[in-house]
Amino acid sequence: MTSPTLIEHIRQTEGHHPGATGELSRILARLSLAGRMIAQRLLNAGFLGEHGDTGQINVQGEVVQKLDELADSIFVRVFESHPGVCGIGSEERSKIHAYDDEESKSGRYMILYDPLDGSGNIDINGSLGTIFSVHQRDDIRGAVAEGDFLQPGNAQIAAGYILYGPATVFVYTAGGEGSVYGFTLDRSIGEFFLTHPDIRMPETGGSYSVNESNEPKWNDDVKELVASYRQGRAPVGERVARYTGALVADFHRTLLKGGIFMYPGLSDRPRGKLRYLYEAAPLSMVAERAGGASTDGKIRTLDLQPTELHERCPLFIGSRGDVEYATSSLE
Ligand code: P6P
Repeated sequence: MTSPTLIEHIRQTEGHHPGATGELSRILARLSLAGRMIAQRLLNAGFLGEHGDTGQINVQGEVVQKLDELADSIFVRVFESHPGVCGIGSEERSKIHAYDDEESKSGRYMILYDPLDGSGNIDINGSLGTIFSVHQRDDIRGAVAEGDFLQPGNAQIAAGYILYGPATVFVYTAGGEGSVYGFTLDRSIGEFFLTHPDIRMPETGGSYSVNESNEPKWNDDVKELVASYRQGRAPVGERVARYTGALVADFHRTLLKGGIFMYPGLSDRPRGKLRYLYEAAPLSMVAERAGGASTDGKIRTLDLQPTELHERCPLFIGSRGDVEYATSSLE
């Protein structure tokens, strides 16, 4: 018997999630549609002249790649006139996007996403990803506002990512009694099939993953922490060094093989580079549901309270033992 498709799986596990109304299932199905559309664009971008940048600088101060913009527009379209979704927040947009059609305006759900994470890897055919976070708002009267999006990660309804590598993989968790589920895209028929029915993060083996060229900008505690990994002194067993420059790829390896991914604060950027609402928080929900952990070096990532849409936070995420060791080294 073939494994269930993503849609079949979502329907089968609907009852496992608190407040499951079927709306979340429809949102997850839409997210997988966006993933398939982005995967297809990535496949053909080289032939269609869609590599390279747009010449624009986004709200993050980063050069916008053509595919960043294309991936973002796919998300906006996929959730247009979707009755349950009142608005979206994107890494590529300075403000939230509130849908103004009658059905959407009273929607309860909000989607936060990084449409194409690691876009520096586009032109070198490296791995890339999309990260998504699903929140609900309590008050559904009137148009959604930015303040509705500023929720701690522990309030997420669902979270996950799509990894565009040799294969396209869709990973999500919806909390409750559910686990972390992984699906692999069969491009020949455009279906995601369940390939990882219950992802658990290993405590042994795996990697430590950090951009060591930032060492001059770390404080002494971070320098010593990373040195303990590099020199095999970390009390967590052997970890090899791996770093792809794409958070989703580095996180997916950590999720499946164990270890730790670190993006510490820097002297010129004390809260680091990664964004809370659509990078750190969703991946931290996945990590914890798989038995792992995540902090900002002091506080559990999911307990952080954001005060702005593009807020950044340091990230130490991975196997529970590694994150506890890292966090205790930094307190
Ligand atoms: P650095 C990609 O730009 C990204 O946001 C993440 O995907 C990745 O983990 C990180 O930045 C890489 O940053 O400073 O190591 O190049």
